[in-house]
Amino acid sequence: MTAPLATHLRFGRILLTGAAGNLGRQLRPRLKRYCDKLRLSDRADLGTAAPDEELVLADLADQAAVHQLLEGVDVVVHMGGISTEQAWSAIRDANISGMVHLYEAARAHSVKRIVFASSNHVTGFYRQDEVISPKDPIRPDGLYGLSKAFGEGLAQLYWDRFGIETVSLRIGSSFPAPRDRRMLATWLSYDDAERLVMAALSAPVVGHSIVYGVSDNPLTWWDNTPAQHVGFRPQDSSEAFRAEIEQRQSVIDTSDPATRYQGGAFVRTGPFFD
Ligand code: NAI
Ligand code: 15L
Repeated sequence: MTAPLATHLRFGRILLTGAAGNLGRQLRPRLKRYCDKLRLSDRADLGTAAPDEELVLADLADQAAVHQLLEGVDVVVHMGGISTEQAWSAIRDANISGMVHLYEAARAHSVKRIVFASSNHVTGFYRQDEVISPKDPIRPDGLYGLSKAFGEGLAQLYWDRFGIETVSLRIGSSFPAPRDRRMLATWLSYDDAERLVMAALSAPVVGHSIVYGVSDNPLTWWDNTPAQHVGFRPQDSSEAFRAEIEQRQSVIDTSDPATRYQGGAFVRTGPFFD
């Protein structure tokens, strides 16, 4: 990562939530190249502010804190929240109440666009022999996936009622490299994650659009044709990792639901009611 991947783009103040997380830490230096001020927020430690960075510790469950967080913000990249199948109370606080707080604050402060980190687990109960698009009905594979579906629904409501645009990114598996056979299909490289976020921030008209966040992998379950107007062009591929992964995972247990469904192990994790 050196030069910006989309050199023509410039924003005033971008808010990045979840900035202490896996993707947040990747996006922090990258988004900085596209804006005058980068406001970074999380409930976890954010380290020290670099020039033109603003650090705000805030829990998404805290309505007043989130209201304050959005003051003076032009666009939001919302990565914050519970990112795996966990206790319902944690999912509810961050991904349900937190989303409502974020969108209400965006409305109060006239924020025009939000890029929302949704998840492939909104449709995790489609089989691995099906190719689906953002137009297909949701099939969440757990409370986590369902909470992301709520987020997408909320984004649609705030577009229809209040004209706040959102691109919901159904991110596959964004890590340094694919870890297993499933991720040969779901992997999103960090450079492609940057391309995806910048396309979502800058596409001229999006309303509420949904796009799968996935690299240009030869094996794919997701057809992004209905989201072509977002202009996301992935440039990386899981192919370079295939031989090593197939050698390591030479036996496939097709009786395991994790190998039959797109959501992988999420389809047999939880739900955890507390
Ligand atoms: P992560 O778990 O590493 O980061 C999430 C961040 O949100 C953490 O720093 C955490 O402290 C913060 N957070 C959680 N609850 C909070 C609360 N109540 N208030 C304030 N902050 C809170 O997840 P990662 O991998 O960085 O993912 C970022 C986003 O993208 C998440 O929303 C996740 O659901 C979504 N996503 C990520 C995928 C991936 O492959 N990395 C795949 C699909 C979706
Ligand atoms: C997700 O939604 C999670 O946030 C991430 O940690 C991965 O597990 C990813 O999905 C995946 O499906 O691989």
